[in-house]
Amino acid sequence: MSHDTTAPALGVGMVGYAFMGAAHSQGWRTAARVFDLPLHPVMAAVCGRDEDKVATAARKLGWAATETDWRRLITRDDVQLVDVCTPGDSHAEIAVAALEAGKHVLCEKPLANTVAEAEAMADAAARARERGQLAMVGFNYRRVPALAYARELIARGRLGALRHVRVTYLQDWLVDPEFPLAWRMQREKAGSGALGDLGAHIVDLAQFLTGEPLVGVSAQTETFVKERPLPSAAAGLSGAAAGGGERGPVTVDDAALFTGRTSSGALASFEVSRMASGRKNALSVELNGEAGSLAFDLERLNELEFHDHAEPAETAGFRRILVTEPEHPYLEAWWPPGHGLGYEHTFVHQARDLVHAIAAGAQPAPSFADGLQVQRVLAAVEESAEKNAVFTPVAQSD
Ligand code: SOE
Repeated sequence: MSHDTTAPALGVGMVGYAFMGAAHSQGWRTAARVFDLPLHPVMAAVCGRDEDKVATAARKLGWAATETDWRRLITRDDVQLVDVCTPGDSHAEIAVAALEAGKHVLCEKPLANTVAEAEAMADAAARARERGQLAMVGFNYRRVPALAYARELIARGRLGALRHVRVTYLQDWLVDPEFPLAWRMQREKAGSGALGDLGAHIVDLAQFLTGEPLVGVSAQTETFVKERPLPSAAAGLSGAAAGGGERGPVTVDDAALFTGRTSSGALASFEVSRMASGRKNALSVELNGEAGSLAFDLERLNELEFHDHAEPAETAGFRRILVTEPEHPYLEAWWPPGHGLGYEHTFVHQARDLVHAIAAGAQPAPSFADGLQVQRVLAAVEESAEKNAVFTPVAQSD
């Protein structure tokens, strides 16, 4: 495995160092040790408000320096790329300022908490593009080799005209009603609940895999647990000890269910929940086309199921492709066939792809415009759920 430190440096400055910050750090630390990169990512500085905590994070995650104010981070001369890993309420402010300060930007998903913020970010990215700076959203699941390969098969026409897109993303970390009211359950911090957190991923994936935008959605959302204990300290995904017995309102959805259509007319269905007991990080996708079908399950992420409908009926059926061959996306640089990859590798691939795009001066995908499109779908889902056009089955009277 290569580690070409003679390539020109690309200084990275990251804001936030919790779950996503740790995952992105893994990407920045590893990308140049696995892939031959035209630029060498240097983990210049990490930023967080608490001086001691950010210093501990920097040591643990491998950052050379720390800042406690993101405004200072984005003006550092040794930072050319700002990686935004904060909760959604600060994405727009930091990303736009970083672009205006002349930096490239990687921003965690969902791009923003509102369509208006996402529009401002996409506008700032378009202006920055003219100055040669690039912006990308961190929809990391596009970089699961099996899903990148699925995209290739679909683009090559192996599924033919698409009829169905079926995607679910289920977790269960909110089943316990005593789980504290972390930032992910507060609208002003997170924008929405399972919808923005998990739904953003699967809307992006559906659009990425099919290559088509979603047009028209119809939705229902639910908040099953309306109040939760207030956390005693800022709670991460794993929560923090609740203090004092006080409770506060949950202001986002716990689950969302929606249907839609792709621009070519395929029917699409989506379900997201953080209340699906027993499901930890279960993202599953099935696409059915007139020439074949594909199925994927993130809990078995090295596999892709493929059905070729042209095969004789007596032997046709879903068969498992182990996506670990050097011919598969990203796999040429990793382990021998059969030695699978995991969740963290998607962040390595994300760093790799962004570095290549920056070196080539090419727009990386997904762009802020792609992130905005996802945000518009999420807003349409919320609007549909609010208007609640639900019809009750009525018994016919004799
Ligand atoms: C929490 O639900 C979460 O960490 C998401 O925020 C991530 O985007 C997803 O990859 C895993 O689950």
